[in-house]
This record gives sequence, structure tokens and C-alpha cells, in this order.
Amino acid sequence: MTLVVLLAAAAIVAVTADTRARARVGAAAAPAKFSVSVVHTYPHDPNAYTQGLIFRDGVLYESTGISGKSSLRKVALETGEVLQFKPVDAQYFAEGLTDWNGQLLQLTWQSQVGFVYDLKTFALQRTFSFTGEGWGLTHDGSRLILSDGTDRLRFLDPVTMKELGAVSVRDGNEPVPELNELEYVRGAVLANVWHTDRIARINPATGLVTAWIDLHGLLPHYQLQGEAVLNGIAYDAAGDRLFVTGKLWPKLFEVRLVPAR
Ligand SMILES: [Ca+2]
Repeated sequence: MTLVVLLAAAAIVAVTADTRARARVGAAAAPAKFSVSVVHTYPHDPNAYTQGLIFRDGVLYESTGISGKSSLRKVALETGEVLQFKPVDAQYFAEGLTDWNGQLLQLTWQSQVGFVYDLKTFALQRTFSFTGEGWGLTHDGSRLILSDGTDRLRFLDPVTMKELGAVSVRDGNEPVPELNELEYVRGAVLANVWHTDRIARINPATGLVTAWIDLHGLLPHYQLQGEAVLNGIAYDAAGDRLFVTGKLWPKLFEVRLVPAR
């Protein structure tokens, strides 16, 4: 009798373990869902058409777009004050921004040209060329990661700008196009999706969306009106702080992810 009970109990444990294993496989395929809570609200230049945003050494660096208005900026987080400003030649529409080895790298939208600046002086050091459109830019410590308005993330050598590979970003089997501003955060790529209030968290090795972050209502009076859409993600690795803003938004937010109910 005791043996029968033990065997039955063992079978139940085995079945439960098998069910859990299957559930884990299923969970890996379905993106997690997060909303956010606002930790701090900061001012942001409502004339800044944000196309690239990073946080380094206590300050924000920002790339703004629109031909004739494009710029590179160093911005104080707490006040939104523009501490340093370099206009981009009027023929260019500036896009994504990242830093690399004491330099700032800035994309242009359709000119297939990028700029390399000295991070401290903003002096233009060189230009580089790339194919296709330039939207978002970040890096993973060894490669640049570029979005171009499609569902692709391309990986580039940060020195030679040679293309090293690419992934198609998918939510399950569905491609996720119009990936915009990017930020590499703890092994994942965060990407704004153009004209939406969602950020995709992407596994750069597979292209799979591992989570959706819903920022709906963060700035209700501006959100999704014209082109004043969510765009701009920066990460303070030392302080583990995540910042988001949008094109022409008067505010920039430090947010914390909260599992969606
Ligand atoms: Ca960014």
C-alpha cells in the first residue's frame, strides 16, 4: 500500500514537473508585459525633436532631427538646460546617437552619412557611410546596433563601420517593423516602435521580443499627436536608472518597470 502511494506521488511530481517545463517553454515565447511607474519627472526642451538619447557621466547627450534644425546636445538631467550645442548642417536630418571610446556617433536619416564627434568638445572628427536609412543607434560594448525603420537590427563594427550581421525582430512569428530609438540595457536592446507608446525589449542574439513595456498615458496631452511621439531611451548603468522622453515632449521621465496586471 505504501509503495502504491509513493509511486502515485512520484507520478504526480513527474507530471507536475513536466507541466512546469512546458509552461517555461511557453513563457519564453510569449513576451512579458510591463507598465512603468514614474520615479522622477524632469524638464525637456519642447523644441527638441528627439532622435537619439544617451546618459553618460551624469549628463544626457541628445541628437535632434528635422533638416535645418538638427543638433547634437549635452543636456543637464535635472534642469533640462542645454549645456553644449552643435548644429548639424542643414542638409542633414539627424537621427540616432551613441557613444564609443570617447566619441559620439550620430546617424542621419536618409543621407547614408554618420558623424563622429569628440565627446568633450563636439569637434567633428570624421564622417562614415552606411547603407539604408539611419534611425536608432546603440552599442553592446563591442558592436554598434542600428535600426533603420524596418524590423531589422544591424550590427556594425564601431571602428570600421563594417556590417557584421543582422537580426529580424519578431514578436513570436510576427515581424516588428519601424524600430526607432534604441538603448542597450543589461544584455537586451530596448527599442521605441515608431508612432506607438510601447517599447520592445529584444534579445539581440535571436531578435525575439522578450517583453513589451507599455508607456501609455505617460504624457497624455502630447502622446500620439502628430509626430510628438515617444522616442528616446537612455540608461544610467551606474545608477540603474532608465530615462524616456519623446519628440517635442516638455518632460523627460525616470521610470521603473512594473509587471503589468
Ligand atoms: Ca538611446
